[in-house]
Amino acid sequence: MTHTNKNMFQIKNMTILILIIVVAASLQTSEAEDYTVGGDTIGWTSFPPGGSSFYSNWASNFTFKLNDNLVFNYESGSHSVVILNKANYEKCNVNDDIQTFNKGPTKITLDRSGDFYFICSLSGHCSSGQKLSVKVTETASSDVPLPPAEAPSSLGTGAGSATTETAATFTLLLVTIAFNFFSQF
Ligand SMILES: [Cu+2]
Repeated sequence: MTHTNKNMFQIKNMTILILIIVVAASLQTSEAEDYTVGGDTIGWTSFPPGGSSFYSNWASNFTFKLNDNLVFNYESGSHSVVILNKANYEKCNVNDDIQTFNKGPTKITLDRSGDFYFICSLSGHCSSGQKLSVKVTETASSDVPLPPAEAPSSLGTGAGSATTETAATFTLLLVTIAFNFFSQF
């Protein structure tokens, strides 16, 4: 084999390697997403900047899918997460809650399609803007065939879920196998 042919062979191998990495990376995007409510800096808090429009503005940046997770970051005792219906959400009425969580952070799996309503039950917090509603589309993240436009936004994602870690480990494994395979040439 001439020197030139050997170089061509290496380029071909490199192309296959890159292809494997791309496929492995696309496997990660098909996992359920974790969304940190309000982003990493603000989190779940009373008196968010912009008042009651803050959390709806935040939510409008994302398309929430079945089995995605909302992560409410707050200190236990400082806030709570109350799931309630639309009417009570609009009135900030916590007396008819569906479910209440008091220990931060609270992770909620969006396990059905449709609207979810969340507020904080501490006095005055909901009326000062600590309320969030999200609409969940019926399609689970894993059913979507390779969504290229859905790059994770620094606004909301980032809390590493177990599923993301599994995918990352799997990617690392694939890349390691690929490197070991091609280093034989
Ligand atoms: Cu609160």
